[in-house]
Amino acid sequence: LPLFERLEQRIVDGEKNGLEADLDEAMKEKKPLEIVNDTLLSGMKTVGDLFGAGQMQLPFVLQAAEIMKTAVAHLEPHMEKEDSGGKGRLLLATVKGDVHDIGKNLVDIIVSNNGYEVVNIGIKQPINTILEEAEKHNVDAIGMSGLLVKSTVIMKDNLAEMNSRGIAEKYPVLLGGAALTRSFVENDLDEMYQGDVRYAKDAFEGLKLMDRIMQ
Ligand code: B1M
Repeated sequence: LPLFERLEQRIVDGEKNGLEADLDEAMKEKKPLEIVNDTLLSGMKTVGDLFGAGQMQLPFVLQAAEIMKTAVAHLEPHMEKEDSGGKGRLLLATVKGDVHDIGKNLVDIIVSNNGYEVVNIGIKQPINTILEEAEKHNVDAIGMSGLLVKSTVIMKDNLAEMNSRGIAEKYPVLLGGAALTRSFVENDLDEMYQGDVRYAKDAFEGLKLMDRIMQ
């Protein structure tokens, strides 16, 4: 296969042998972020489609996710960086009950490479921990990620909890993940949350929203 098709196929097949050499080759032609967006994410999409159609078993999905992570880790040091870190501070978490973290970690990379400090507290985080960490690190905004349909319900519960603790005004919230829709966030959640809640379709929109929040 030609280089970029081969790279995409490596994600789908969970094939690590030769991955880094292919990535190095690819970086001679494209920027690291373009490789993530055009090639690697397209491989993950195929994995999701195959899994959804019952044509791929879970252990192979996990393997594909591992290759995706290895690839992103290999590309990350070559990405362009703005090195201030002083534009503001964002807390990032995957919500309670959800282990998906590839998207969240991409948001971390993009936002922290563009002048923000990111406090990434990982997966399956209950609202208590999210709020404790937000307080401890004095963050400017809270970002929650979740890919399961049930995570969208958890996000709504989290916002309700923030309302009831009277801290909604203090924390603008960014939400992202495949199960969310823009209208759910911008209509339903925006209506119930007493602070500012915004939807990010992808990591770049997350960055744009962070810029807007910090203006
Ligand atoms: Co899971 N999984 N999975 N999975 N998995 C999905 C989400 C699913 C849609 C697959 C399918 O059925 N087609 C489905 C959810 C169905 C639903 O809820 N309706 C599903 C399921 C069912 C499950 C399990 C329940 C399977 C099982 O156990 N039977 C289980 C759940 C475990 C749990 O969470 N409790 C499970 C497990 C796993 C693995 C562990 C094997 C693995 C995750 C590994 C990991 O993340 N470390 C995995 C994977 C890899 C997927 C798919 C195939 C790919 C997800 C991914 O990484 N995409 C996924 C299929 C899909 O999404 N269509 C699927 C690439 C990533 C970059 O995209 O995270 O969407 P994404 O992030 C995007 C944007 O959404 C956005 O930016 C990113 C792009 O720039 N974004 C943000 C995300 N978060 C953001 C936050 C922001 C801003 C933007 O600000 C805060």
